[in-house]
Amino acid sequence: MSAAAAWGTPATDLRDLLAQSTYQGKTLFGHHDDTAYGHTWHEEEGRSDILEVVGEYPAVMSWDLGMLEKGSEKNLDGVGFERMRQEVRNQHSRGGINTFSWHLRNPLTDADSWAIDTLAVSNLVNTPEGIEAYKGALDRLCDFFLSLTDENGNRIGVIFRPWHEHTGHWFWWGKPYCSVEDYKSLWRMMYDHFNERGVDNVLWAYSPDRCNTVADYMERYPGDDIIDIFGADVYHFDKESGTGRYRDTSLRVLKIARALAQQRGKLHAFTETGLESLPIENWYTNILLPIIRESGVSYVTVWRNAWNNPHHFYTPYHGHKAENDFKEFHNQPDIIFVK
Ligand code: BMA
Repeated sequence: MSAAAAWGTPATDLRDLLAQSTYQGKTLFGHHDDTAYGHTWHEEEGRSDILEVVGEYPAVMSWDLGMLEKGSEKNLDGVGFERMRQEVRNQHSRGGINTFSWHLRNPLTDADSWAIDTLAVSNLVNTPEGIEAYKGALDRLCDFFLSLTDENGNRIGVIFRPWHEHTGHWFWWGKPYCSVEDYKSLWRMMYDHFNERGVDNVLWAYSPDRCNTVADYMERYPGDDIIDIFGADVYHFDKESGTGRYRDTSLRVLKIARALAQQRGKLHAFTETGLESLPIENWYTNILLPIIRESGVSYVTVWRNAWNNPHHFYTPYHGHKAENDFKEFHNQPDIIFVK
């Protein structure tokens, strides 16, 4: 259920917690797959590259549900869903937050998220076979969200940001490949299905990538009754030469998100970002921190530290040259880790 109109659910409790910390000028820091694996390790209980650098876990843990729609035991990056469920519970018991993305395979064609197909969305939301396949996938998502409970069996409130980066061209639900109406149907069908199944622990985040104007940002907005969090996914590319562009593009979209959140009584967040391999040693304090402060986001999430690709990481690990800068970032009073 959308948190916007309701109260007294795990989702609204999470919304209130985020709203309170935003009001206090704080930003929660998050990392994708933080405890599942890190730069040189995989599935070691309790480990986290962040913990090893700053002595505590991030406040937000990000996970991906891709492959859950297939009934697979592991997601597309090899993280087991049973393990994920346990990690969500661990993070919740630390007082932290969990957020989910969904790099799904097309429930009708089985093509992966990056397989461009101009009929994919239309077939999924408009044909009987597509609708049946989509609802099957949604049932698996609902089962998973409903199964996220604490030790006492109470459901844990989490953030879900499906159909992300849809203003880009790299996923089959991207703007060039489907109509506004069909994209919105993806959301509406999902939201209705979750409500029918009684899922009351999901806060919904909308996370386009770069957008220049409010009109760009809102073109495919599913509706105020669904969305709780105005997000944005923007990455830093091209090392030093990309710094100015990263600042400008991220601040442009985050300020749009902030204005909308303020007008509509919702939250805003930097839902996905990062600089791969951290070639800029003071990236966290010198580049990300000013963006966070200028945009006042409730949380920021950086992408994963892959164990099987030495260049694919977004936070320093113990021994990396950006370690001290990250410690300084961690020491800022307005940047919140899990403690
Ligand atoms: C991308 C990369 C891929 C990964 C995908 C889904 O940004 O990290 O390696 O499979 O996200 O998590």
